[in-house]
Amino acid sequence: MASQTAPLSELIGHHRPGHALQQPFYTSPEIYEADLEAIFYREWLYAFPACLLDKTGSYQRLRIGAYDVIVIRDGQGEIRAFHNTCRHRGSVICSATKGRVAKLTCPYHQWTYDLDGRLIWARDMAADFDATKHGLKPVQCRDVAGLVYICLAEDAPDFDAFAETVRPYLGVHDLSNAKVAHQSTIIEKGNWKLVWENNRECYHCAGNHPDLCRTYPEDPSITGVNPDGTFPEKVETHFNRMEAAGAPSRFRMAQDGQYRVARMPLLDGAESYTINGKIAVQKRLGQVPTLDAGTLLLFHYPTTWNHFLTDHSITFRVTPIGPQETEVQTTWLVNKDAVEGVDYDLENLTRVWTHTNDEDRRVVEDNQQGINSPAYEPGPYSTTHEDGVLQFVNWYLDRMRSTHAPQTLAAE
Ligand code: 3BY
Ligand code: FES
Ligand code: FE
Repeated sequence: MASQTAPLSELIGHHRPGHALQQPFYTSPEIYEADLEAIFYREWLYAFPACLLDKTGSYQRLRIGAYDVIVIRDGQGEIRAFHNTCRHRGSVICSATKGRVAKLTCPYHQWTYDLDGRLIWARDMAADFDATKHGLKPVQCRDVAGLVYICLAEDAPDFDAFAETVRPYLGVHDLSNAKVAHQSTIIEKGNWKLVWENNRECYHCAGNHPDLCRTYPEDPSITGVNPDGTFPEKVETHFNRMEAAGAPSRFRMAQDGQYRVARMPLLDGAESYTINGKIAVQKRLGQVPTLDAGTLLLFHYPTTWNHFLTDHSITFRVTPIGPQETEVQTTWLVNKDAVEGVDYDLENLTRVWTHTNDEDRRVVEDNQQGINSPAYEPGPYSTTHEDGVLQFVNWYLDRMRSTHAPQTLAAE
């Protein structure tokens, strides 16, 4: 197929180390498709907190590129995922984005599936019709300490190393006893990689995030990935103090750079992301030993970054919608017994990240618009503040290289 952009392998070959990506990586429909194929259709993807499916038959629908997926809690309490396409003539089964059902009934001819995906009813089919061969197609699905991930690939990459690494860190946050206090879904008119690049640095924080900067440190060792493996004494002291108190905290990163976890201090002993720095929820979620434990930071490319705090937790999900459009869904989790208006004020709980998300949306959209100019030329990353961005871009390029070696593109 003729392509308006240079072949991906060529563009990767011309990437200038330490610099932003060339324009087509942020604009080209072909590279957007290649990103979906090489990354989103292959990797484990964060879906949402397991507590969102609080009852048997509760489901959420997810759309990732061309795929449409139902994630549902079955009769045994397990979370399962299925492709949202009927085994009769292919209609979607769930047309709503979320809901609760006793069975999965297709709206077209009412073929009916049990919550485990088995076809249990299909009217007037031939005598030799085999219902057991027409169950819903499963999607791989895992729950790690209350966070649901799915993988669209039949041959999914290993998930265990990630699960085993992060489970101890998440334990003290007790997400199995959480409920959703608030969820926001925004669309950012920017390529998904710009959303990530922006997230992976705090070089932009002082100039854009007045509320967040009351509690979140600009210090690059907090947001970044510390390529030399060292941390300022203050951060080391924090790790030691928190680990001694029973909260796993030390920085750990996957060998291939796909995920990182670390419990980082907030500014001047701040407790949570509020305007006055005090906890937002009196009935706390989890058993974090002290109020100044900071934030447990977790990212997992390509879909999620998270802040697990001493009183509540916030998860973020990144979903590409188009070459220049990305959905960011934010979920605020609190103790399931916390009562709004008694234990927390919703505006106080959500203000800082509602503002921060909107500020990030604006900088991502401005970034995209500037990149769209023919005059755009990739500039150098700050070696002090943008090692996290560099790390993300290198992870991305490695993934694309592994699926777009020059010989596989020769026929295009
Ligand atoms: O959400 C985050 O983890 C990053 C850190 C700095 C910028 N952004 C707030
Ligand atoms: Fe689903 Fe016919 S397409 S029952
Ligand atoms: Fe930001």
